[in-house]
Amino acid sequence: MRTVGKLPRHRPLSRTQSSPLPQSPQALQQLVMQQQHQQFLEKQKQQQLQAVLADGYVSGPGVVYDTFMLKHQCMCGNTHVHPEHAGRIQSIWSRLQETGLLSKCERIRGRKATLDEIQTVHSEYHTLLYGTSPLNRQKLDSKKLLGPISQKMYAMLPCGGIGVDSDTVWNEMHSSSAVRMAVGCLVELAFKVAAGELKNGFAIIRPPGHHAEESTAMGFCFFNSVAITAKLLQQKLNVGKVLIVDWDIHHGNGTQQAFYNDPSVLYISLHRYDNGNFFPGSGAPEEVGGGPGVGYNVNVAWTGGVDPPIGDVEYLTAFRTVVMPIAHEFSPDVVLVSAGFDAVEGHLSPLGGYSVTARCFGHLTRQLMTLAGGRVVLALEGGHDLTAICDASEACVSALLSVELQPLDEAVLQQKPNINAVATLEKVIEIQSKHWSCVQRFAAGLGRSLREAQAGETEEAETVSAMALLSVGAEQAQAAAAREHSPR
Ligand code: Q9C
Ligand code: ZN
Repeated sequence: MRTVGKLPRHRPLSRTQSSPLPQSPQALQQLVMQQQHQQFLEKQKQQQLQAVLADGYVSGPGVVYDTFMLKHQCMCGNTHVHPEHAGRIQSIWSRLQETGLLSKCERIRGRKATLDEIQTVHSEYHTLLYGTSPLNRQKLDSKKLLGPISQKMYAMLPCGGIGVDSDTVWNEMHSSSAVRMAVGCLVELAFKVAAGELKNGFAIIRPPGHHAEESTAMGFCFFNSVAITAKLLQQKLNVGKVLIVDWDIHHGNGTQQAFYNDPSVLYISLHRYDNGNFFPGSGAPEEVGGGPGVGYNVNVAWTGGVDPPIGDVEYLTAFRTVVMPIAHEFSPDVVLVSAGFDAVEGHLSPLGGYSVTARCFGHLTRQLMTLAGGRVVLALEGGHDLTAICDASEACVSALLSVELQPLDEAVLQQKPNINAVATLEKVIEIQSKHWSCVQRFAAGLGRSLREAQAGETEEAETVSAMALLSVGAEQAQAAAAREHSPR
C-alpha cells in the first residue's frame, strides 16, 4: 500500500500536449472535470475584469464606523442637555445591522486622522488644541504648544461640564480621539471610493464637522471632516474637482469658508436661513465665492419660516432646478455629502422645523449617484431624533445599494412648492445664472409640481425631436429640389 503522502502530485490546471491521455475512465472523467473547473474560473475572472472595466469597481458600498467616537461625551452625561450624543451613531449602526443592509456593504476600518491631515483645513493651534489629550500632548514638541492649552479656552457649562459652548462640549480624556477618528474614518472611506475600490460610501461618524472653521469650534463641530477629506483627495490622490452637497438644515459655514476662493471645490448648501435668523446665520444666497472661486459657492437659503413648512416638494424642486443642473455642469470627479438629517420631520425649531421625509433623502442620494461615475460618499452631520436619523440613513444606504426605493407619495409629486420656497429659488437662480447658464431655463417653471415639470420636459423633448425631424425633412426637400433643377 502506498501512503497518501507518496501519491504523485497532479498538476491540476494544465497538461502538456505531449502527455498521454489517462487510461482509466475515472481518470479521464477527473480530467474533464478539472478542465471544466478551469474554464469556469477563467470565465469568472473575465466577468470580474469586465465589471472593473465597465464600472471601475468590483464591490458595493462601504460603511465606516468606530466605537472610539462614542467616548466624546460631556462629563455631565445628560443626553437631554446635549442632543449630539453617542446614541446617535450607535442607533444608526444597529439599524443598518437589523435591516440586513450592513451585510450587503463592505465594512471599512477607521483610524484617527493625523495632525498633519487635520492641518490641511485647520490652524496648527486649533489642531493641537482639539487633536491632543493631556497624555499625548507631552510627547509633542513643547515649542509647538502655545502655553497651557487646556485651561484658557474652555467655558464652564451650567450642566457642570466644560466646552466651547453648551452645544460643543469637551471631554479632556476622550474627545480628541473621537474627533480625530471621525475625520480619519471619512478619509479612509472616501479614498477607497475615489480609488475605485468601493462603489460609494456612508460614514457613520460623530461629532459632526461642517460648522468647524479654520480656528473655531462651534455647533457641535471641532474638525471639518468633509472639508479635510476634500483637500486630502486633491492633495494625495490627485482628484481634480470635488462637489460638496450639504443638506444638513444648518448652513455649513466652516465648509464654505474652507473653499470660498477655490474653483476646484463646488459647495452647494440647502439650509434654513430666514434672512440670517437661523443658526449659524451665514449662508446668504449672495455669498457666491470670492476671487477665482466666484460662482463655486451656491446657497439655497430657505427663507420664510415654517408656515407653510418646507418639505419633500421643496427639496426635490431645488434639486430639479438648481442642485442637479449645476452639479452636472460642474462635472465633479467625486461627490461628498454633508448628510445631516435635521431637516427630517421630527426635529423641532430651533434645531429643525422642516418636514422632509426620510424616504426623500434616499431619492436625493439616488440623484447624486448620477454624478462622478457614482463616486458618492455620505458623511453624517447633524440630526438628533433617533427614529428620523435611522430611517434616513436606511433610505440613503438603500439608495447606495441601488435597491428599489420606497416610492414618493403621489401627493408629493402633484403638490406645488410653497410660495416662500419659490421665492428662495427665484433668488438663487437670479444670482447664480451669472455663473451657471443652465439654471436660467428653470426660472419660469419654479411653481410647477414635479408631475407638471415632468410633463413639461417630455413636451420639450418631443418638440426638440419634432424640430429635428422637420429640419431633416426640410433638408431632404431641399436636396430633392436641387436634384430636380440640376442639369443632367
Ligand atoms: N443658541 C449641526 O446640526 N444651536 N449643528 C445653536 C443657539 C446650534 C447644529 C443654538 C445647533 C448646531 C451639525
Ligand atoms: Zn444641523
